Amino acid sequence: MSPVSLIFRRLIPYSSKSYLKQSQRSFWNFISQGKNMGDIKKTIEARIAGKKVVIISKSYCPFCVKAKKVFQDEYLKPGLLKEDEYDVMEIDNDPNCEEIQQLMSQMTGARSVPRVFINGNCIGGGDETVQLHSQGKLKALL
Ligand SMILES: N[C@@H](CCC(=O)N[C@@H](CS)C(=O)NCC(=O)O)C(=O)O
Repeated sequence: MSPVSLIFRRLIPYSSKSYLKQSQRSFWNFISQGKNMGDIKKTIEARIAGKKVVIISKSYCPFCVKAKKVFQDEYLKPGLLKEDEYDVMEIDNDPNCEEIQQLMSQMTGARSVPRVFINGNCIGGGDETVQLHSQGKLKALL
């Protein structure tokens, strides 16, 4: 066998689809440290489905602060939204923070925080929350 065909024979397994799939999987496992994305997804989806308003937030994020302020001042305080209908998930210290943000990217098209959900639908982030409220369109979504 010629040296050139020997080199090609050696390379074939590495270019096969299954090899690529396997390396993608190990890369993903490496990135997610073997975490089960399916379980994380189920938990987050259940949490989003469980309350009228759910905010995926980071405690230090100014956009999260302004989104939470809208709900606190304009809906919770005047009683337009009940405390038990409102859920804020502060993910900055969550061990699954990165996975949750990846999930948000898949589910909503953006991985940034906040991600604000009303009745299971993402209305956007902090800017959109403020805008919808100032346009008088947020109340109708609740
Ligand atoms: N326009 C967005 C901006 C949100 C944003 O930039 N959030 C930052 C945190 S303050 C973020 O999530 N950055 C990306 C990241 O942390 O992965 C909004 O109003 O929600």
